[in-house]
Amino acid sequence: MPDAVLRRLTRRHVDGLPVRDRPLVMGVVNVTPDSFSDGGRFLGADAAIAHGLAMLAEGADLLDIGGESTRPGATRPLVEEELARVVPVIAGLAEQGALVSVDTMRAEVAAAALDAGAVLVNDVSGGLADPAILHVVAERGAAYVAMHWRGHSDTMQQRASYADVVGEVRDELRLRVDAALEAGIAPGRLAVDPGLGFAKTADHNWELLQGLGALDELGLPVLLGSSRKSFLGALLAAPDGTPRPALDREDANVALTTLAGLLDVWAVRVHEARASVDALAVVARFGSRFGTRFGGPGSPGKVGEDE
Ligand code: PMM
Repeated sequence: MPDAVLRRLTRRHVDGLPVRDRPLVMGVVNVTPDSFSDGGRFLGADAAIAHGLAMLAEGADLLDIGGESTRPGATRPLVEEELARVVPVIAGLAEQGALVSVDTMRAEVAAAALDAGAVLVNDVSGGLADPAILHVVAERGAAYVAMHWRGHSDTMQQRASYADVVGEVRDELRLRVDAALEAGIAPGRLAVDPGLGFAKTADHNWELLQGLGALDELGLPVLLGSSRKSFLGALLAAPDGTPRPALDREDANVALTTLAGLLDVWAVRVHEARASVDALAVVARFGSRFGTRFGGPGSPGKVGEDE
């Protein structure tokens, strides 16, 4: 295996969030009628809260609540609609002690979510859709994930053109990180995400996974969201070319979670918590022998160091 594939990530913690002997598991709660993977299943606040609590019981570390589908071709909800979807769910989960992230590109939604108890803003646009979001996060001292993004869902697949996808994603993310720092977000509260499936073909996604170590040059923890995405559907297509349906891609995603664990990502964003939590427990136990994983000699980050 070439070195580039084995190159592991080193920055593993986000201040204010838990530190474990394995990457964190972020459970997805989409409160949308149209997400490609689970649209419409958890539209009511009570159902969404129950689903979130079930993922926590399975070992998820935090929950990512989203009210806007980013499926290719999706149209955007009104801001009022997005607020009405996510705020009651965030408030309900935070009240029960859950660590909550909000998946939004809008400053107004981020502010309301933080008011309702969210601790992390997961912005798939990395501050490009609504630059004011960076100031909201900075003022509140919240954590922030900047994902690689090139445009809204209606046009993003037309922007899937790269000469060097790994280098371009890294460099475009660096610009978003600079903007976040300039807005006043503390470096210790930042993470990045290559944005699998966002203005990327299946081949781009695989290249990014194979070259994930290049993101280490940004010096920030990496979040990875591969769960149920169409590149897995294409990989597992039937002999007649029919993609594997979204809900039947979990086993392949757990394999990716395992690889992500070996590469020392900070967190994985998944729709089903238990299998990924279990896979990462295996990775942590396997890695404990070698002493380079979390907490061992030579580890850049020891358990508890940032807390
Ligand atoms: N993918 C989706 C939504 N939000 N956030 C981050 N940080 N990374 C992702 O890869 C990501 C995301 C789309 O998937 P969904 O509609 O199933 O939630």
